[in-house]
Amino acid sequence: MQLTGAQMIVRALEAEGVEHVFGIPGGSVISLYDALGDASFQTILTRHEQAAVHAADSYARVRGRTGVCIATSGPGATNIITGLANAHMDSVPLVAVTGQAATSVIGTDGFQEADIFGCSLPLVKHSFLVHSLKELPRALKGAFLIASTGRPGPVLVDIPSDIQKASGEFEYPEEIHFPGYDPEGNQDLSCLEEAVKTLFEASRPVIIAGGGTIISEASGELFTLATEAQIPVATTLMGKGAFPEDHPLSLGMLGMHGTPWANTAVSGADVILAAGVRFSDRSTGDRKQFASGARIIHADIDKAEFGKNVNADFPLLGHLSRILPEFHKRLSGPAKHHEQWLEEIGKVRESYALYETSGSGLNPAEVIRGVRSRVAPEDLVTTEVGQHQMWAALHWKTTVPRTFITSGGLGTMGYGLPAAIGAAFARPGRPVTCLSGDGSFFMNVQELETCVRFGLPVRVIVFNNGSLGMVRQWQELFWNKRYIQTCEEPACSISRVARAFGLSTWTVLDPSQLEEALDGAFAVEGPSLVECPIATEEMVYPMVPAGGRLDRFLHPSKS
Ligand SMILES: Cc1ncc(C[n+]2csc(CCOP(=O)(O)OP(=O)(O)O)c2C)c(N)n1
Repeated sequence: MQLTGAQMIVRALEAEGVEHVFGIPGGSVISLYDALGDASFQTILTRHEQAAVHAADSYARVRGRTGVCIATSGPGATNIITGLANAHMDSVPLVAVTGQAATSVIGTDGFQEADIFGCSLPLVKHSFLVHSLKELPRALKGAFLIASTGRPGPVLVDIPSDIQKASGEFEYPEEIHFPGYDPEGNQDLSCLEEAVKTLFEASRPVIIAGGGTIISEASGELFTLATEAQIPVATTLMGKGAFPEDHPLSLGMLGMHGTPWANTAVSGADVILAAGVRFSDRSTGDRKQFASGARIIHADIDKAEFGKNVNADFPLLGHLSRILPEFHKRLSGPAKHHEQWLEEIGKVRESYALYETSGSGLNPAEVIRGVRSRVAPEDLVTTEVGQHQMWAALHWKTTVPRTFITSGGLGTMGYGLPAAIGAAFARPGRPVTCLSGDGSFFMNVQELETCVRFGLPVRVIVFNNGSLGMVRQWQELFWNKRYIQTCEEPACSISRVARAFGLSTWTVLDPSQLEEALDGAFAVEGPSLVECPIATEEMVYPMVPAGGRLDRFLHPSKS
């Protein structure tokens, strides 16, 4: 069948079962956009390419399948770089299709020519620059394969405009192999028996569940193992939702802003089963002192993670959905109950009331609980980055995997609103909450227009503390209270800006108005915004100073 390159791209996306793509057209993808006019899937115009890539990323996290975005060459392509890095850090399957200057122009500093292939290389799982029409189907098939298998990640396919216009015979490969890429054969369980014995003989075991548990769809297996073997579970930020946070065995999040009981338990454990975690500095604090008394069983799909940050005594390579049942299967007879250990952790819980507020004005934790009570457990929440993100991590009880969507590794302000758009397309008809700060709000504010244009039920809750709060917090604690460039109140009203875009808005002038405002915002069909003034001085606690020991956290009510 004779097709143009542009038509081939559309056919390939259809063959991959794509239902939504996010992007912005331009000169070097104009033929692709022409072909998209006849596609069986929906193309969503965002107002900035960064939003397109974040929306596709969030869509992928929610749906558990590859998200797709499109950008034109030059500035369109460079605008997606942050999104590629964001998806890479959080292992999100994503295919980014970019237009490129025509092959005859490449290397001449042609109009809108930028070497996105070169720029992207350190920030993606893989990149293709398509040199000929013949290579195109294979590159696209390869992109979807590489993005979604093994440890998922973003793949860029850069396609010169003349290749999109050229015609040729189209045959989409059923299968594709790349020498040296064998994600399914990527398994080594040679330490399994020893690891199982070590875990089940432990007196003070802890499971740390990371994002890999969710990606591997292993939350059910994790639940069975933890509950039957009575092992408490801490999660990383990316692991939120891997284990229900309302379960008595849940310790919540560990790390820099982890709960006192998660950090104390991990620090005092004798055995840790780390499932799909990469031991980021935000989770471990001082790596040398991290869980120094524990032997570590590290289960992961990526062998590069073993020993990268924390020594793995028992590395288990493979899909967690296959590894975790191997533990559970070997739990013969009644589990060793860890009453004493659980009691010890329980005492830590009792001795701390999780810090919420300084008491001046609206309590951020209360705002979060107010929103939480208005949505179902399986409804989606996205966050921006800053104090409000950590308040959400601590106080938004997550019980269902793939519902807490946040920028973990890169910490990208401007992620949350586009992510809410991606989430709304991933789950049509369901409300999506976007928890934002006043600083982050302005990073991709133009996407309020996208929300309005599509009538998306996105509820933006802005924690307006008139500051870049998280940076201000560091300045308060570690930089002698020199608040340089962090306490610049927005010069315009956030609610009025949102109203100008067409959102229904509420401003909570007094804590007593919170409930009414949330009721109103959740009752409207399209997008809405609630502006919640928060005292600039509010802090996020607990806090382990960067590089500190996990069990040495700052917490005002420490007894
Ligand atoms: C794109 C980007 N730029 C800068 C930062 C550094 N940074 C981290 S948190 C933060 C402040 C966030 O302010 P806001 O959105 O108001 O949230 P708050 O901390 O006040 O809750 C900044 C500037 C970042 N994470 N991302």
